[in-house]
Amino acid sequence: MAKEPRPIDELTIWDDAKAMLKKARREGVETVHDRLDQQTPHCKFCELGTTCRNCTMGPCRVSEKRPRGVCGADADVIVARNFGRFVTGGAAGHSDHGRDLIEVLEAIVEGEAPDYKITDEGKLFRLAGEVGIETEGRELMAVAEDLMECFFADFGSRKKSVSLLSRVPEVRKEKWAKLGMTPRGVDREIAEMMHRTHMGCDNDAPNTLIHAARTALADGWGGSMIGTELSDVIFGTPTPKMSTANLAVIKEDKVNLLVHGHNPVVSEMILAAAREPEMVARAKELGATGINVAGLCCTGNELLMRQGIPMAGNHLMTELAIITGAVEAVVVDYQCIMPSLVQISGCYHTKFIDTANKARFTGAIHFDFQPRTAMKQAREIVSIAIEAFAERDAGRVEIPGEPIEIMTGFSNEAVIEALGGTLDPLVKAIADGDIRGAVGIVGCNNPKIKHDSLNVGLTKELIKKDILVIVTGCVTTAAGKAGLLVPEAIEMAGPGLKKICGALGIPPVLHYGSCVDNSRIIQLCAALANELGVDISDLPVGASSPEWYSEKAAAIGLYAVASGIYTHLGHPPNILGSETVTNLAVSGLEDLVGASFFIEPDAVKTAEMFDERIKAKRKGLGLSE
Ligand code: SF4
Ligand code: MSK
Repeated sequence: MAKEPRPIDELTIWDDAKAMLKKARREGVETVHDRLDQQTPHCKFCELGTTCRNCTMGPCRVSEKRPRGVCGADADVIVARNFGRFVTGGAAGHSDHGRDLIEVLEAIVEGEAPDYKITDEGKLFRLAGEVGIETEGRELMAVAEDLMECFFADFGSRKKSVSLLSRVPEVRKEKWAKLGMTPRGVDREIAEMMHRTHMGCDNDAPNTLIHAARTALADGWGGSMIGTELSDVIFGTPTPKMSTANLAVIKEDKVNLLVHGHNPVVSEMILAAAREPEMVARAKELGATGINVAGLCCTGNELLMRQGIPMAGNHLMTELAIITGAVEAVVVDYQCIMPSLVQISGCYHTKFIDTANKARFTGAIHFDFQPRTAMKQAREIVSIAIEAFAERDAGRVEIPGEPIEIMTGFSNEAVIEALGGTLDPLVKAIADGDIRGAVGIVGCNNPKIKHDSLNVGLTKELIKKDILVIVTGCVTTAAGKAGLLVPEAIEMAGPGLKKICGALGIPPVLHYGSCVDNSRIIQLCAALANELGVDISDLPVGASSPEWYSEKAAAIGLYAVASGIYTHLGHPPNILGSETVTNLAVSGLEDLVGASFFIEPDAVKTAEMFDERIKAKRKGLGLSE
């Protein structure tokens, strides 16, 4: 017998989402929540991480009754191998994204990307200086070429460490070196994890986990950081600006084009094309008042940070955005794009357009997007969206609510500029206890958790305790919709944050960008630690991914912990089948790297745990609690 669908009020905290879930049920459109119900209960072995498919002597499922796989691997080995590969999938995703930015820089240097340019020349020179490239008296393109070569080499096997480790405090680097955790090359660590987890290789769980941490560090301080930094160089370093969020940013009288995925290389061109007068004129000919480019997930974050485009929604809003019936096109690059979007687009007039050969969707309109032909292709894509406006069924359009104001664009450069050019005022605010500490809340939605309940709940609890919150990824839209990303949100904060953020005219929750931009947060932590002459693990800081789902979120969590940052997860990864692995994650890592994970599904308890940690770290620095 088919299960009753769960009540809509249990699925999400948002009115715009509830309205669209009702519409979906009315119109017979299946969503992620329906499919979760179909998939529940999940396989217990898979949930515990105790199933192995690494060779054809198996697959094996180990338990108390049958404690070893055919080859003899026990639960510890199997869980560690599975988690190692899981993290590696995430590191590969971020880092391949980073590589794509290096390839665009290469095309610019070679004159093969006429529609792209180096927008932030100052940042390019600063970066080059940081990785030891001579900049004095040299031409921009010569330095860019050297930087491109240096970053490509960070992916290979000929370096002892990735170049942006220049930012990491010496004491932390020494710790990594002692543990064999220093990330050498991004692709090398990823390949080595696949090797180690082949049958008959690394059969010592802690040893596998050390390499998982090294792979995650190669992502955080390598692939992701390169992705962030080169996106700034090419498209401009973000500065504070206002925008809006929620489904009401979709406009009934406009051609609505949603950009989704992670990489700004395609979407920046789409936005530029959509702003061309000929495109707008054609949209008007068809009866629209203009073209509205809005964001989903992290491609949305990238364009929000730099160009101020509105955010239609986060991960669990992507299906619902199409269900408004007012979206002419969804243009995707890669990562976190549910394949269901193709089917849902097919229920409306929406054109689903994919743009990357490495992320194709059966049933989509495909563009093999290339730097050389970027603007021409972007115009073709925008034209498809415009022409689709004529096919819209006005009777099926429903756009709920009103957009909410948000402030965005807090790169480290922008923050330091707002502070008068140095980190000193931030250090003083921390020392005085006005800002007691900081927590980065990052990551996704997961239909197993009431949509955005923990993302918003934890953010509110922390700012009450004068703990500054930095958000990236899908937490951004959650915080924005809850009214936390505007200066007026200081009314929800404790007295210290209210004083400092009030004086600066900034929100107590700062939007720091997309998933790869978590590298901005670890860079800030490293800069603070260097300023104070301590290790990152000595700082009163933490990280959290309350509603995470993806391999990438696991990689982010592990590079945060390995960098010395106490990290919360709202639910555990699939590791509970091994006591050794679980204990290492939630306590053993503390002895090795000075930080660990903690798992807690309750927002209030999580905030209390961060509070305790921050008190202890403040005490350690000789500061008042
Ligand atoms: Fe089974 Fe070992 Fe093969 Fe895994 S590697 S499937 S545990 S025999
Ligand atoms: S998009 S990884 S759902 S944050 Fe970066 Fe959102 Fe998580 Fe994807």
